[in-house]
Amino acid sequence: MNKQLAEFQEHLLKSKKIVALVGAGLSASSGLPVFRGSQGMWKNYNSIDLATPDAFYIDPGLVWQFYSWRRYSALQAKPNKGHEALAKLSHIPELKYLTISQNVDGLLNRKRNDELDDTYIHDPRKLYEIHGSLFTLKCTSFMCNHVERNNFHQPLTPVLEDTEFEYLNKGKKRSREDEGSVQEQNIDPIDIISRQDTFASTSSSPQFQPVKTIDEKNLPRCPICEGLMRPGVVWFGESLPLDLITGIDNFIEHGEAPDLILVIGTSGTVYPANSYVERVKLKGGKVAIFNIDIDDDVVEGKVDRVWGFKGDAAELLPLALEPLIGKI
Ligand code: BV8
Ligand code: ZN
Repeated sequence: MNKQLAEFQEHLLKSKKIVALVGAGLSASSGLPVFRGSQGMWKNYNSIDLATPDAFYIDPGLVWQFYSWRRYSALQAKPNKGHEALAKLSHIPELKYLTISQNVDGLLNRKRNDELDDTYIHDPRKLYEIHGSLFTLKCTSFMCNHVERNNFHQPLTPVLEDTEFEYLNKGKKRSREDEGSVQEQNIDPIDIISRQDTFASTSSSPQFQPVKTIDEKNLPRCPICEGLMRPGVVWFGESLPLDLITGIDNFIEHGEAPDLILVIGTSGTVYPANSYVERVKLKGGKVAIFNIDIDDDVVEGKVDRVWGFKGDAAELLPLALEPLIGKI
């Protein structure tokens, strides 16, 4: 076992209070694209540009098509062993624990399959989804504060039908020439989303499903006041839910200081989520980074009180946490 892992696991077993900061990389191996880098695109749009109030104000139909695709993708995706490792951590009775998730995909709130026991779903009291959820809808009317949680209807309205696929042919793609014959292969859209495949030739390169022009009246409407509903996520330029921010502040600042923060699959580019790592360090806590992209000096153990585990969080997290959560 490498020295870093041994040191980390020794500290893990002595820790009384642990916090995790989770980003899109935790869901990457469940087939959901991350926000930045090559996968941060949806059709010809940069995800970050669509996750803003202005984008919604200018073209709610475009933004709803983006979120309809994200909702569908997240519903098709399954939690991976990284999600399950955090769920297990959340059920350890004597451990003070909190997961701060930047993700809106809901993968920490459900089981991979029904045979698994409930320790495979995260304790909801210890999961703060600080950027909201794809499955929450909010009314935009000033006078109305109707909110729908756990709305898994898909598509949400008839006009959003078949906007779930980024590419034409509803997730069908022409497979590579195979024994001289090309069969239509009905594949799971996730395969396209994760873009693991390279297409045989440009002639078979996927065409984006054209973005529809949608009349606002056909978008999700509020059952109370008939106002336009919006995705219940926190967009750039919007404040985070105050109760969650306060809860995190209390967890980090009050009582004993956190011994450890797990920084999982996040580029650390978004504020205020990215500020929690430094705050735990300032309180004397140690940092363990799980990412496919980590600075060499961290991986080589040259940065004080910071461990780096380079690779897929879905694989590394269950291994690193095994002494505490057991084998999953
Ligand atoms: C706020 C919900 C107060 C929507 C998201 C200028 C003007 C205005 C604001 C700002 C400004 N400058 C800074 C700000 C503040 C702004 C901000 O931080 N902007 C950034 C772009 C600089 N923040 C805000 O606006 C926040 N609100 O501050 O309120 C305020 C109010 C007004 C004005 C100022 C301040 C609200 C931020 C919330 C935005 N909403 N999501 C949606 O999802 O559609 S954030 C979005 O980015 C996602 O939630 C995502 O999770 C999140 C963070 O990104 P990451 O999770 O880190 O994902 P990313 O793709 O970046 O990285 C993936 C990582 O995984 C990589 O490191 C990769 O190497 C790794 N990885 C990949 N595969 C794997 C892996 N790791 C392990 N295993 C693998 N297999
Ligand atoms: Zn309303």
